[in-house]
Amino acid sequence: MPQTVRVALDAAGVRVAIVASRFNDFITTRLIDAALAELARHGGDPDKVTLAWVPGAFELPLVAQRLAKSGKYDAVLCLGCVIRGQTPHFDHVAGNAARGIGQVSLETGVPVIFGVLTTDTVEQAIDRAGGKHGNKGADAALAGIEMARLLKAIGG
Ligand code: INI
Repeated sequence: MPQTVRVALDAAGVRVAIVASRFNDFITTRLIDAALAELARHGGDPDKVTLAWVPGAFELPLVAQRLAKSGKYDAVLCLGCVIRGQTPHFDHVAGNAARGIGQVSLETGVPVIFGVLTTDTVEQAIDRAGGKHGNKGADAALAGIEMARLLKAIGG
């Protein structure tokens, strides 16, 4: 039998920062609200969360890096929304966000969670920000809790 490491989704004491983009803030505010509610649902304290706003998804990685490097957080959630229909440079903005967030996580050893919606239409974004396909902000919070707990459990 494998020695399985599986952690409880307990947010109590998990230090969380959120970086959110102002671009498409009618969507990102919904992602933030759901992330905070999910943390609270799992025993976390939303009042202890640091929330930093950036202009757009392109800027998420730099601020996430600063927060992750500070040593003050067990998980950093990056929340944004890039909509292809409105963005001729969609691939650059979305690509930089995804690549940068992944790099920051590996470089700092802190879970930096990709909670960025990349959709073709506004409707698809709404569907994933509390609509019929759930809420990616809540998913990001869960991933952050799990990764923070898992890294603690594995140690090193
Ligand atoms: N930023 C987003 O987060 N979503 C978008 O859909 C978007 N569009 O459409 O362009 C967007 N652009 C801004 C970009 O993220 C940067 O803030 C800007 O280019 C300055 O670096």
